[in-house]
Amino acid sequence: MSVIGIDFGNENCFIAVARAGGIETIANEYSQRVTPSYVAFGEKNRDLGVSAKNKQVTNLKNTVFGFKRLVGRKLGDPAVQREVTYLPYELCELDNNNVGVKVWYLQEETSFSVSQVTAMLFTKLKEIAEASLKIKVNDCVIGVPVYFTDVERRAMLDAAQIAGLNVLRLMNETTAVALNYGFYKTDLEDDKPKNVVFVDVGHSAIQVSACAFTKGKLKMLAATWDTNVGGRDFDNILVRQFAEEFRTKYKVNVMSSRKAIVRLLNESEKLKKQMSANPHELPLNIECFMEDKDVAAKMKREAFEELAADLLARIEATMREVLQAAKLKPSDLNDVGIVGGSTRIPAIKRLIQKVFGREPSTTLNQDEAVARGCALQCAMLSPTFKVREFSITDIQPYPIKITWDASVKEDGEMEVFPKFHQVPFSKMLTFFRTDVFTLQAFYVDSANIPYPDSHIGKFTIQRVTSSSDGESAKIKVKVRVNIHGIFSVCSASMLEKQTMEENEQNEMENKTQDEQVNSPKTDMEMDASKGKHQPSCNDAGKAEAHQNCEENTIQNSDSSQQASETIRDSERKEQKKQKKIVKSVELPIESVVYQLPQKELDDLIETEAKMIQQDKMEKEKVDAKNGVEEYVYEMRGQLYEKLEKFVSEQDKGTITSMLEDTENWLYDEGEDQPKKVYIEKLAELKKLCQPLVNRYREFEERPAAIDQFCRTM
Ligand code: ATP
Ligand code: K
Ligand code: MG
Repeated sequence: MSVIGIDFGNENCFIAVARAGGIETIANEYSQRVTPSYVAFGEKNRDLGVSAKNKQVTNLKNTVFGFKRLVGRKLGDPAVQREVTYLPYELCELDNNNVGVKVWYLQEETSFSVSQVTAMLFTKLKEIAEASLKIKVNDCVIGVPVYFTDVERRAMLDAAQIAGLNVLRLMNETTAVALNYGFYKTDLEDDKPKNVVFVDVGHSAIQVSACAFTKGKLKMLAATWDTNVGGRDFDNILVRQFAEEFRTKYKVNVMSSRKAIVRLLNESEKLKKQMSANPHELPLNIECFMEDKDVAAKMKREAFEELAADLLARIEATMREVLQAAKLKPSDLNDVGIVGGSTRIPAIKRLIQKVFGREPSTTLNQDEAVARGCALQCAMLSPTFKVREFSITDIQPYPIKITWDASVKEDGEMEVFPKFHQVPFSKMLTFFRTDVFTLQAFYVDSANIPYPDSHIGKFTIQRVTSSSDGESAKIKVKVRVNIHGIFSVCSASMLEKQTMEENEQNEMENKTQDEQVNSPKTDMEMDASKGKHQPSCNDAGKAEAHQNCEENTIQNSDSSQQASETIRDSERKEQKKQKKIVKSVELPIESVVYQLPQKELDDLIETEAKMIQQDKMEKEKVDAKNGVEEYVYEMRGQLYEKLEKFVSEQDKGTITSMLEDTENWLYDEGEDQPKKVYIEKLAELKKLCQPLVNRYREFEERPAAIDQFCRTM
């Protein structure tokens, strides 16, 4: 069983694996550690990763990229509408109003959900890992931006499931980086925390986080982000500048052609990277750009920084915010780590120095840190690995509230998880109800959510009944942000007072002891996230706190619990025959959340499996066809070289014309045939040529054979 960590970037993916010797990153079939987040559709198959990106310019409308920003979202979402300007492929609206992509695939117009497209990329990453490790891969930890909301996280789990991946944790990228940083530190102390800020500027967003490290522990303090500043925005500044220049200089309208934009974007990105290393004026040249014109321009780092002043200001603001949010001064910091391709931009490094008062350290591998942290976490969570204890305390990015209906007196709401509350975490709430009731969960401040709908889910607590004396029943509801950072109302129980005969009662008590919720608990318990994750409310890393909410007032939980304990104790002592005990009954919860039902997921799993099969068949067919072609070339070459002495003129003629016929056939009728046909063709050729090859081989081996024969005499 092997465990992997996946960094799914908006542009670049990395995969890391935990091995006995430590964490390693895995290279793909092109021997590159980076796999572009590109999925392309063709007439006969899909291209995933490197090949999809390589062919983008020739398959513009069917090459899907930049979809990390679309995960879980609706087409009408302003954030999605903003993306449209970047994307040369077509977006569409699916039945559930979610955004999908519309492409030409297997000679049909087809639409796919973003979860499906993400799953296709995951399929590729899984295959890369399996090819490299030569073992099946299922368990993984996948990085997600800390600012991902519930819908986005749930969509990621859907995508992983479609691709056959078992996600032990969706891990905040910020936290993965911190783990990868802190786990290997040998100078951490028990009581004196080391404060470190991490800055990750990637392709489309910036995330900044502050973390406190003590011996064997990390505690995320705060995170800030700007989802609209990343490497691609720097590229776009160059595109706009050059497009304007070309308009006057060459009279071409770049913005009128998607293809021209993509080509200019690619060249601009290259230039941007060169400018990071070189402060002098650098050229940009594109041959045959538009209307057969070659275009050229120049740019210097200094001028680029001026053009990017607004972006840099936003980056500076996001970095300053983290100090405020974590209540740290620059002098409190022990280090600043940098991650993400765009932190190579010298101006960003200067800003880090300016804001945090120190040079960024070079401890981290800035491209691989997220994947490595995820792989490390995966090993920690997997029962098959033994990893040194390291406790991780993460944070909740947005405050969450629940609201409830007017079944008792009035509507109410309550903030259950404030911003930066530690996660994973559970809280117990107490309600008094006579009937079924519904809780709704929302992000509190919808303005700070990067998409408009702040709804998380609707949870109906069922089978609530009033107690025998007609009073409200006491309902305990557990709300939780789990290890993936996903909110749920994960369990509910009704406390029933029951009257029964003494002997019955003894039995009963033994049975229900474990289930009883009202065993007194201390305020909070926290244990390190350890052990295999189960996607329920009982998962690892649980932390409990008790908070009562009773007719909109929050009461101290301890008093009410002690009260019920006391009742039980006194009853036990006083009553001989008839006893009242408190029994806890689990209540079913109907959850309406933004995740696909299993039935639909099963269909999508099947669809993905068919596409994988289709790709596999297509690949085998192409390989078989190439086999025929290669054999033709090989034989033709040898026929006039080393094999010449071993063939009669007549056979030579036959073979030559057979080879020529086959070659012509390959370009004509044999262009696209089932794999079987190529295999038969190759066998036919071999039958004709093999006697000749054998004669040659015999001759070649004869001297050695004779030699050997003589020696054994
Ligand atoms: P995200 O984190 O936003 O989801 P990602 O993880 O895919 O995206 P990275 O791989 O961290 O992004 O970074 C990619 C970005 O880094 C690209 O925009 C790329 O142009 C930029 N980049 C890479 N090298 C350099 C460099 N030398 N100078 C400037 N920018 C660079
Ligand atoms: K990445
Ligand atoms: Mg990234």
